[in-house]
Amino acid sequence: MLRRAQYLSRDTQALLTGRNAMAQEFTEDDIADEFRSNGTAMPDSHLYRQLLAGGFRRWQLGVGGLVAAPAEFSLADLHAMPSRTQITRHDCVEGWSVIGKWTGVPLSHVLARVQPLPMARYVVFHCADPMDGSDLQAPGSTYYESIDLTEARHPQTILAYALNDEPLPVKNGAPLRLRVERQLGYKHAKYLMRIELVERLDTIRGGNGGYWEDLGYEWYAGI
Ligand SMILES: Nc1nc2c(c(=O)[nH]1)N[C@H]1C(S)=C(S)[C@@H](COP(=O)(O)O)O[C@H]1N2
Ligand SMILES: [Mo]
Repeated sequence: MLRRAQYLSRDTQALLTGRNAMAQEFTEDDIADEFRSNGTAMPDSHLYRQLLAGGFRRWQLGVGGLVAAPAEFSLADLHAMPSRTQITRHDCVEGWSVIGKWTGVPLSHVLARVQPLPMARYVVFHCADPMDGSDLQAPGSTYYESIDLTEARHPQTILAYALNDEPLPVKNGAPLRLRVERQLGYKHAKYLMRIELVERLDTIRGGNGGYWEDLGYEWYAGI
């Protein structure tokens, strides 16, 4: 029983100080004039260009995998859900930072709609932009990322459709991108097309949980 109590306090502490901690939020005065773009600025994809030309009215976010109720969400569906706005600092591993104001749907609300099954442990984000440039990527492979369910349900983890009170620009991931504020820039998947709940990551793509992770970056990119 003592041993159990020990584990309980360790886990409780981790919960209070670590996994639930909030990323710092800033004020309107801190917002940068320009939120620079990094990585893909315009997906090299016929489908994406078509969706963009149609004002993303035909774009839908598919959410499936280990869920009881797979669903598709249009931009209008996402706008109709509860929203969160946060002014945060984006830190890229390349050594630059920029502060921006993001508005979107907390991922927790989307997950509540699709009802993850008990064995689901990770949320995988599939993007529109092909990354054929790297040797490790099969032709047609797109950018992808993943986080665990604790990170996915954190209040600052949102699917953002607006930047600085404007619709998300193409260079920053239109029409929808992930914001996962306690982690580095490469975790913040842009150009979201599909979300998949899985039990393990080693059977997905290169097996390391993300495009950059498959090239050697850390999966947990805590700031
Ligand atoms: N789909 C996709 N998401 C992506 C990237 C990318 O190339 N493609 N680059 C990542 C990196 S390294 C960073 S720093 C941020 C850059 O976001 P920004 O273009 O809004 O600055 O997006 C991340 N998400
Ligand atoms: Mo980055």
